[in-house]
Parts: sequence; structure tokens; C-alpha cells
Amino acid sequence: MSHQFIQVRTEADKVGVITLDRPKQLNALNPELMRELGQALKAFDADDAIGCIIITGGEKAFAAGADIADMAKLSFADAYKQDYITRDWETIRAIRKPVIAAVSGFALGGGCELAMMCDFIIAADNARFGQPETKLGIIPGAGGTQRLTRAVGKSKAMDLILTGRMMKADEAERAGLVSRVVAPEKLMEEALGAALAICGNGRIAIVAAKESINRAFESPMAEGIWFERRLFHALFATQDQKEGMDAFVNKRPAQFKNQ
Ligand code: DAK
Repeated sequence: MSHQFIQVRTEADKVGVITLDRPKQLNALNPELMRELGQALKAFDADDAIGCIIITGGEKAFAAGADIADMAKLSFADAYKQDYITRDWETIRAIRKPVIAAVSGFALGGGCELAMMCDFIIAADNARFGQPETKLGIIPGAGGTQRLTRAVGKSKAMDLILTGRMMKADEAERAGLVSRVVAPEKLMEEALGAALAICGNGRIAIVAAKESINRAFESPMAEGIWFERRLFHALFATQDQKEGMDAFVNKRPAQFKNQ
């Protein structure tokens, strides 16, 4: 499938890599780009050969937000009637395989929200995160007030969103928004290494772990613990559990069949 605003490739036959590719606009996210991104994510999710997905951008920008030139023309009636670019953003939430954001440069507004919708963020040390929407007379609209607050706490989320300032990669790592920071030239190597480590583990356990971690954000603790326990017990019905434990006991590498 040919795309106008993204590039899609496969690494090591098992990692799907999606590169946002609208460099002149610093990868500003327009509805067409979001539609292409949603389609590419769904295609990788449905492809049995793929075990993990990486979303990345360019060196200067992961994405500098939703396209302000597009939004400038919107009336309330337009935004509300179209449910402005919401449907394609919701696609990301439905992806069951792990999605890593590999962020270099600006991740602002919708760009920061897109990175936060991924399962974890690996950043280059030149990355800048922010939710500057209040400078435009709006507020974050793709989950920024919720996900940033859960990731970094109320005080820093208030600071970032109310002032609109940018946070560097080291501050983002200290705050818990980012899992690892590396030199820009090492970003893809690091993200691929993480993706391949994930692909080497049992796929059923990976999907179950992702579902269970996400429960931590969507349910009270007791319900989340119950959900985790049900999945934990269920995994003893898989061949992968037999293989993983037998391999450990017999001191050999596990060969998971994702069954
Ligand atoms: N939209 C459109 N074009 C953008 C852009 C953006 N967000 N960001 C940058 N560009 C364009 C610039 O207009 C410029 O174009 P030309 O003038 O060359 O034609 C080009 O990219 C290079 O930008 P600069 O010349 O400004 O480059 P600098 O290095 O000087 O500055 C910057 C880089 C990232 C600091 C600056 O470009 C900037 O402040 N950009 C805007 C950042 C921002 O405010 N982002 C938040 C936008 S609001 C939702 C989903 C998503 C959203 C809402 C709802 N639903 C699901 C409901 C998201 C909203 C937002 O993201």
C-alpha cells in the first residue's frame, strides 16, 4: 500500500516500523496522516509475522502536533460534527501488539499525545516534550490532560500544560514519561533492540501483560489485581508456558510458538 505521509517497513522480518514523514511541517498530524497511520497499525497488528511495532519520526521532530493550519479554519460546529480526527486516534488504543514510540526532536501537543498512546517511549537526548495548546487558546484534545498527569503527576502536568513550556528528554525520563534516553544516532538501534527482545518472548504473554498493565489506568486496584490473576492462571493453559519453564529448568533458550 502506498502512503503519502508515512513510511512503512519491516525489520528482521518481525518488527513493523512506521515513520511519520511530513518533514516540512515537522510531521504535523493531519487527518490523512492519522488515517494512514491507523491503517498501517491495523495491518501490522493483523500480520502474524509481526511481534512489535515502532512509531518514529524525523531527527528534528517526532511530531509538532496536530496541523494548526488545518485547525485554524475549524468552527465549533465543524469540529463537533466531524468529531475532529477522533476516530483515527482511537485506532491506536485498539492495537493489541506492543507499540514503542522512538522520539527524536519535538513531540508537542498531539505529537506528545501520540507518543503517550504508545506503550512506552524511548527518546533521543534531543527530544522535547510539551503540551503547548493553551498558547493557541485550546487545551490538549487527544488525552494529554489525562495521560500526562498519570505519567508525571499533577504538579508537573499542570506546570507543562498551563505554561506550555517544553521539557527536555532528561527531565522527561526523571519524571517517568520516558523509559530510556539515548544519543540520537542510537535511537533506532535501541528501539529495535527493545522490539526484538519483546519478539523473543511468548506473544500470548506479551499481549496479556499489555492488557493487564493498561488495566492499571482504567480500573480500581482490586479489579486490576483480579484481572491480572485471571490472565496469570489462564497462561498455564498455553504451550508457551510449558516451553518457557521447561527451557529454564533445562538451561536452554526457549523456542516460543505463540500457542
Ligand atoms: N502544524 C502545522 N505546521 C507546523 C506545526 C503544526 N503543529 N508545527 C510546525 N509547523 C510548520 C511551521 O509552520 C513551519 O512551516 P513553514 O513556515 O516553513 O511553511 C515549519 O513547520 C517549521 O516550523 P518552524 O519554522 O516554526 O520551526 P522552529 O524550529 O522555529 O520551531 C516548533 C519549531 C516546534 C517550536 C514550532 O514549529 C512550534 O511551536 N510548532 C507548533 C507546536 C504546537 O503548538 N503544537 C500543538 C498544536 S495543537 C485531537 C487530536 C490531536 C489534537 C487535538 C485533538 N483529537 C483526537 C480530538 C492536537 C492538537 C495539537 O497538537
